[in-house]
Amino acid sequence: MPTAIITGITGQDGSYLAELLLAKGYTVHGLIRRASTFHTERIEHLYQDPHDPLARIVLHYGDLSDSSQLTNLFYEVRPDEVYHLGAQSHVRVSFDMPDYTGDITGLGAVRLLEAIRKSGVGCRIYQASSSEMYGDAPAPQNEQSRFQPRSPYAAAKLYAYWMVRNYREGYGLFACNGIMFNHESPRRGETFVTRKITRAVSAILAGRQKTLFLGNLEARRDWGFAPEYVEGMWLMLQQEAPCDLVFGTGETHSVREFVEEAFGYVNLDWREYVAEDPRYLRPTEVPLLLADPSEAKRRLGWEPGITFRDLVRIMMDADLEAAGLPAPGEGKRCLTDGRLAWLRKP
Ligand code: NAP
Ligand code: F7E
Repeated sequence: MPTAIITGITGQDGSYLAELLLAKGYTVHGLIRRASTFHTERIEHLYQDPHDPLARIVLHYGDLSDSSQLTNLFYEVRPDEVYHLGAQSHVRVSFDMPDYTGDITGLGAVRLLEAIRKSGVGCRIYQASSSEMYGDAPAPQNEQSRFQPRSPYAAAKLYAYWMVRNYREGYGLFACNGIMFNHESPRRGETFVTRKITRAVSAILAGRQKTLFLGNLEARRDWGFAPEYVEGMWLMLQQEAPCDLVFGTGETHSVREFVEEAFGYVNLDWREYVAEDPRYLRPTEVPLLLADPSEAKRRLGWEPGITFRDLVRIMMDADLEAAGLPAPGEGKRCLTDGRLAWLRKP
């Protein structure tokens, strides 16, 4: 059965992809960073005792800043496929840490490409490229759209994107860019806007938070459901020839609409709880992302099924449960200020 390496296995996408590959019979090797505390929560349910000779998930310490370890990993594992998902992936943070973001998100990909080339392992590689690379290019964005990056994160991803193409053309590597638009889930990092909102609504209902501070409510994103996107990553590496493809839903919604849908789900008026805070604004914003994913559908048969409304509800249900609250329809909650928030069935 095939062997895969996943960088970023502890992240949202890495955890779903590991599940998918294990279910397909792969042996999965994940790169994890050393930390002083455990941070493998998203893959805990997949853990297998390394003493078990039949274990099909193996974790290796390493870092995208450390080329020698990456090269050793390729010599040791000799994978069939590599999914490069590791990155400093937060756009707002990239303005505070442009140098670090360039190193890990940009050069990290090059270190990996070089490790593949130097080790002589004939594997296929998927690069997690991003819709952020389009910046303020006119919507809808597809494989032909111009890249106009508007953050250090986007510029670093664009560098990695071109290096993937360069290694494909120069060295004949089976290297693909999946240009993915935003995809979310209950495992989304807590500081990305969708998860920040669904956690806050649950915390407000539980009486642990009063106000949700947000930045730009008018920005529009094409939000999909992460487990469907990792399927697209796998499909890309099963093609006959490598290429670059756009993945998204073809629908766009504003942050304000996400807020309305999440608060509305538990029958709260968001205007009473949301306040704007300039600290969450970005020096340069990406105002509108909207995918044209028709090429991925044509080439791979890939098509997302979860709608915007479903996505908000999946995330809300998970965060309500995590906060120890009933799902809508199961009862009503009393807010700490004495008012009742009626929870209703979807
Ligand atoms: P995520 O949850 O932030 O996960 C990022 C992963 O990268 C984590 O496992 C993290 O490890 C790891 N990482 C960070 N710095 C590292 C370093 N120096 N060395 C090794 N590993 C490092 O991101 P995600 O949402 O799953 O996204 C996966 C990839 O797709 C990222 O490259 C992201 O930029 C890209 N992308 C995401 C989206 C989206 O909407 N989710 C859309 C387009 C592209 P720790 O757990 O140790 O922090
Ligand atoms: O912001 C606005 C913010 O941080 C979405 C990453 O996975 O997707 C992600 O990047 C929008 C932006 O995601 C807050 O200004 C308002 O317009 O959830 P986000 P992102 O920047 O789109 C792309 C495709 C990636 O590749 C990235 O890795 O929401 N916004 N108020 C806010 N955003 C945050 N984080 N926090 C706020 O309070």
